[in-house]
Amino acid sequence: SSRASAVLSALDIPTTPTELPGVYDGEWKGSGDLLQSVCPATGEVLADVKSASPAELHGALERTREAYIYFRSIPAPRRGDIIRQIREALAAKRDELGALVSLEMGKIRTEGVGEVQEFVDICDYAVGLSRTMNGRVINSERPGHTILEGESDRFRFILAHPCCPVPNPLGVLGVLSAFNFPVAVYGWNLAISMAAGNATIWKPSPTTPLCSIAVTKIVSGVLEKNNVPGAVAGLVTGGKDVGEALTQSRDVDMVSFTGSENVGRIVGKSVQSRFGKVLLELGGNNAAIVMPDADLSLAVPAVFFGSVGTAGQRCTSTRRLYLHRAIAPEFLSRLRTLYASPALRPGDPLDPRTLLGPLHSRAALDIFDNAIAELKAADAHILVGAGQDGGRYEDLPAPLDRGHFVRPTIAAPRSKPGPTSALWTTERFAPVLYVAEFDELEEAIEWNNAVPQGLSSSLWTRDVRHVGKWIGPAGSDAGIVNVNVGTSGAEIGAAFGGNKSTGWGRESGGDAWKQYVRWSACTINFSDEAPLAQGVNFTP
Ligand code: UN1
Repeated sequence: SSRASAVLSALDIPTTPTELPGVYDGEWKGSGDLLQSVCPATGEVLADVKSASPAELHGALERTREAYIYFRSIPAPRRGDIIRQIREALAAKRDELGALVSLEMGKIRTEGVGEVQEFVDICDYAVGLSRTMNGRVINSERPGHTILEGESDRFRFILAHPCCPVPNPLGVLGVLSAFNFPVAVYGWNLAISMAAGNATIWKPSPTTPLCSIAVTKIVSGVLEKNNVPGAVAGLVTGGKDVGEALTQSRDVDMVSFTGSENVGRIVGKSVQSRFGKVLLELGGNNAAIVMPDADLSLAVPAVFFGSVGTAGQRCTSTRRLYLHRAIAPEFLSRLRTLYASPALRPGDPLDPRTLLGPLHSRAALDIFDNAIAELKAADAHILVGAGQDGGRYEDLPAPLDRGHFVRPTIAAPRSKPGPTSALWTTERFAPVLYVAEFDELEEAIEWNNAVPQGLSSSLWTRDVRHVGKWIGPAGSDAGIVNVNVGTSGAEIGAAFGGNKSTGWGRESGGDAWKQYVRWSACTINFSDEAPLAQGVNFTP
């Protein structure tokens, strides 16, 4: 359609022929199975992408290793300068790339652009890191000794090596990303990995190949201009087989995986069994807790965005809502008003007025349908959304009638939140919000923690005593613990990630970069003696 070709041609993605090479390792290629890119709002086939054959994957891994050998010796601030140029190139295409995210993933315009902004932001952060990543100098118990922890280049520095002290790179990073953030999550990984001096090979979700091609074109343009091997940021599109091969390859020193708990368990075991490094970002089953003293004019819109934004398809989406009994009726009536607002009609995600985009795929529809069926089987009270119509809109105009739109739903299950209730403990990647009422904060925190997942959580209160409990040892056990801030929409500055079955990984800001480098403890003896530690005497 002209709608799609306008978006694609703005990013130099040819619309004919429709079979696009989906592998980049310095050169574009692809002779594996075809991946189909489908617009989730209209069902239109956008392109067929030629994925990586086993031989091409093998070749790409070789190129990536070579690129690493080259890139690791470039001083980190110089790498930072290249990241800065990538930042500029992305910012110049912010709207165009944002539109492609909307077209191919299905998230609305402002969120598509926001994802590109997130990549831009993490590039800024990584440019700073490229000049600040450092280790520690530790006091030795032995005279004339010093211990350097961090990067053994400092060791060389002290021995008058001409190179600046920089963190030691880890090697090759494999990034396996999910459909819901087809640009930003790769950005988090790539920017930090480049600052660290690694080469990165990306296997995106098989359903968002065009976003990965567009990003790789922008990034590789910058690399080539700087005479840096393109395989510093390689791309291998493909399905399960490509993902498995990357995960199992000893040429991949670290695997950063975003996706489901089930696949994450397999990826984690597989990487661990060869003693590779693994970073997992898995399920989120995030709760918001609203206390009676909360400012509802802040809390209600935040829960609305958290549960309906991105059509409920963020890892950080608000899935559970625990309301204090005193404010529950008012909160729900205000939330229902927002759910019922005319602006929440399904629309083309490319249209800036649209607030409700489609689910991403048929598989995502099945997840929604199963969640609704399960709620109905458990005789839950459906407050808003899926009724007789099963949560589908029956009167959508063409071409949206072929899109995966569903009614955002609020349900109050009969079962009490707790570790044994599957309704409460399973993540469902769909716009379904589960509600329950509580009497005491302790009970709500117990419910918050009574799930396997531990990604994000949010408490709404004006009482500093509640805040203290919430962020303390008996508080939320999630990796993201917010106060008067929703569960989703984190900035890049803090480390992003979750505990428990979310996988314990940390990406983006904070200390996350420390996972992307190789740590060594170097003890250096400046003295003319060679004493043993702990006073051990080994003189014959
Ligand atoms: C994800 O859902 O996979 O905090 C990532 C957020 C975004 C990233 C979410 N910055 O919602």
